[in-house]
Amino acid sequence: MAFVPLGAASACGQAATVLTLAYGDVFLIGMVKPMEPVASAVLLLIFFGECVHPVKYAAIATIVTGVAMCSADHVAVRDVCARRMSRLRMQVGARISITRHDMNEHLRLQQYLAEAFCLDIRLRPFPTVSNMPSTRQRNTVLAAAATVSAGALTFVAPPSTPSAARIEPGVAASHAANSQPQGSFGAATAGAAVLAAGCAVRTTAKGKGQRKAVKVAAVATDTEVETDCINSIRFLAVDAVNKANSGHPGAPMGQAPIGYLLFAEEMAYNPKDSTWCNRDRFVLSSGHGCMLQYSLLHLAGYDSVAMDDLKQFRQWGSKTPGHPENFETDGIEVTTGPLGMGISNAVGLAAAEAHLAAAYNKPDFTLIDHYTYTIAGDGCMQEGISHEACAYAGHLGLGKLIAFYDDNGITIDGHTDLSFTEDVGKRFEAYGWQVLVVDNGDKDVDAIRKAIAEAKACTDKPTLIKVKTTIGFGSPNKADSHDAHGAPLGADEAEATRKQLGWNYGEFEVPDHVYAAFKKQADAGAEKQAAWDKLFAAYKEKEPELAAQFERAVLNRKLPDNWDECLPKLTEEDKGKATRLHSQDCLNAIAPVLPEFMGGSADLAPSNMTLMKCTGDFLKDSYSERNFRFGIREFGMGAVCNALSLDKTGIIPYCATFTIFTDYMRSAIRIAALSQAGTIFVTTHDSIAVGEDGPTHQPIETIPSLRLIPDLTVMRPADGNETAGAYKYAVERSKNESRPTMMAFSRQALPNLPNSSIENTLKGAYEVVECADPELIIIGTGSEVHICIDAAKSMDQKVRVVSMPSVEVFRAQPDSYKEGLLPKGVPTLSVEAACTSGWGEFSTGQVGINVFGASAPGGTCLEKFGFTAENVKACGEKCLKGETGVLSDGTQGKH
Ligand SMILES: Cc1ncc(C[n+]2csc(CCOP(=O)(O)OP(=O)(O)O)c2C)c(N)n1
Ligand SMILES: [Mg+2]
Repeated sequence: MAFVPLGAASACGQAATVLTLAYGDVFLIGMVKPMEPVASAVLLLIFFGECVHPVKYAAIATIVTGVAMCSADHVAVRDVCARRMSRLRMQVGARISITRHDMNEHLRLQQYLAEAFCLDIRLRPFPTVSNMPSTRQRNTVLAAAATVSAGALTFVAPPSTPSAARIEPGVAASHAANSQPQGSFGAATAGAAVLAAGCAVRTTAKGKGQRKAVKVAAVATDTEVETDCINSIRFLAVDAVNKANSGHPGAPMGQAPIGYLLFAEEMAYNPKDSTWCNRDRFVLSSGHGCMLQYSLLHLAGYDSVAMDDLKQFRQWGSKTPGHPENFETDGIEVTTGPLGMGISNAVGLAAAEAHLAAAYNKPDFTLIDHYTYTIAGDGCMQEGISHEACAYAGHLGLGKLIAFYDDNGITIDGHTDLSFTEDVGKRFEAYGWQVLVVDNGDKDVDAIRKAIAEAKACTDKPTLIKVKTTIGFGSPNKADSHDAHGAPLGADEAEATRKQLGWNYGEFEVPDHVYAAFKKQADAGAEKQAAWDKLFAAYKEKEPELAAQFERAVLNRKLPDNWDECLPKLTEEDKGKATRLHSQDCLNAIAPVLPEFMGGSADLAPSNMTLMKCTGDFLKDSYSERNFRFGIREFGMGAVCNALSLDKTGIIPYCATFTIFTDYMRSAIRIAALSQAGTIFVTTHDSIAVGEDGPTHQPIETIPSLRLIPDLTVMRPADGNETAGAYKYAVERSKNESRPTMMAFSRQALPNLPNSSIENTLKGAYEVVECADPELIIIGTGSEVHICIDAAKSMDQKVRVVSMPSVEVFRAQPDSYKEGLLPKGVPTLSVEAACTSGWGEFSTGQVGINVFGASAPGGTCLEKFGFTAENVKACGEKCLKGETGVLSDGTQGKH
């Protein structure tokens, strides 16, 4: 160990001591005497850089940034520093731990530093890595560096043992926060901005993909306006949550710089037309922090969020509900709140962009070319759905997807150390993403700006920008703690936060220049849309056919006239087959007619029969194709498909799996219904007739439980015509109403029924065996209808057999029709190879299965559990005798 702080007094010495105690064998620094804060920053940042060996550049760059940042507020000091540095020729001999030995890099860095700050820094690389500090240690040092570089001379005294020598990042960060008003780190000087842009973003070598020239958005706003914009966002969140006495202020306070950059500098959007097809998309995946989004929409000029709406946050009937709802608030793309769902939706939005661009763009006519941005927090990163969807996005190489990870280290329970210590960056690198790191997302706006430019420059990979932020940034007593997560700051703390951030405006007060800054961007968006309109007019001339298709499918979101004529129609004489095969016929009939029809299966295409033969696979190099290969990622698949619909570009998405595994994507199905996404959920193997795979694969409660979801239509067709009817219903409901349909198809062959038709299917239930004055009615669904017909035939009484492919559709029929089909007072037996729950609405007696199935051939399972004409007949006779309730529940099959 060699530690010689030459001439450095207070801060430098303290900082070096901390490092020495924390890590033992540190390094030798030769340091000039004056300017302790600057020196300390340099010293600490060198160490930080040393720890993060793959990013040597960034380390040195950070030094420069550190100096620049320290100097920014103190012009006089900076000048003195510069003069003295140039005179004294600071000598720094740092032990750089690197694995890859590249002297050229070092020489370049030396030169860079020498030129930038008149420094002469000699870096002597050592070939071995020893005692590489852990991530936590590095974070600690980084936080300490932030503290010192912010000029906070009060250093937390470290304990004397290395293991305990931990400065809570939050403590250090809040020192940093306390010590300096927001803004001092911004684009204070052109030099600092350039340096920060060039340096404060760290990219890992592996994350580099195909690149185009990096352009940093022009720094049009001056630092004060920028700071005021960011603080406006923060305080609108603070004030709205305080007023509602409910909500989540912490996330918006930390994410405000990201939000500002997106809505005031980066995104193309038009508040007057939120459905413009080439708008940039934004998804707040950490939906609990929705005051960020509402503040941004308000500042950007969306009529949907006036100041009064912000004051009505979370109140009955307001446009600012507790989590973002696309169907409630214009400008919100997708509904978020269930963590991990939003970032997965963002993958779907980016996939939609990739497809439409590939399908419609022509040389000189770039109709579709936009980015999808999302902000996701620790919770989103932990949820399994984000793993599924983000792995898929990496596989697809969706280069226009830019995700910010709000890395604040806090969730509801407390610090993420409690449960979440994986390296998220490495995870995303492994997925095939570019990963960038912004070390100080609270203040270093330029670094975020630069990261966005880097993200855009990488065209063949999605980018994750891991932004270290402080939850509740600016709050003296709640920042960096779970206290800021989900409770109002309260009046006193809001006041204290105002003081700390130097915010002299009152509650819900936004200075005019802030509105002006956002308006500039919104106006630019409107101009872009106007330019787009002109482009499309020219495109119509040049590409009339494609333009007509684009106009119909994408802009007007209308189905072609008589599109449904493509659907197959069958007679009773046609050979029966499994409804999953009829489904395949329908899909392949629709696919050539509707270019907006796209989707796929979670690795069950050969079982679900969901491949479209007229198109290829939607893959990295073939975005114009339409067969999605989702992999075994049901939940991610559901969220991606919901977003394909919510993109509002007319796409009709479908996704497929076994009926039983809808459980894995249930939350996506529910959100489809809630958020009005027109996803078509195709499922096959819909009952115990699955057979040999056994009870793990045999849905029992699945279909009845999906019927409980409001606004979801469940269809269980019984034959070819009913399958075609189900598709007609599902496609029209998706395209015209943007609502979801779930379909359940059989694995086993079924006969075509008398009287089945598309028209009858669209009534939800109809007489499949007619009977004018029935003594008994038997209702069947799907694969059980033909069993009911056989049972009825074997009975002496007058029996009407009703096929009910959709409970929901039948419920929506006029009362006269419903009463005519199922007259009150007539004994009615329902038969479905599923739980009997719910059937009391339509039947007096029920045949079903309220136990788990069994591993055996499908026919055997049906027979043992009571789905035979004989058992149905026997139960019908009980019904006729006045017996009610569950007459056959499958227990007879249990051995
Ligand atoms: C799927 C899901 N599970 C649980 C929750 C409840 N919840 C809301 S916010 C939150 C913690 C989120 O932590 P983070 O994303 O880090 O947000 P921050 O605390 O940083 O604001 C939890 C568990 C949820 N909204 N969604
Ligand atoms: Mg968090």
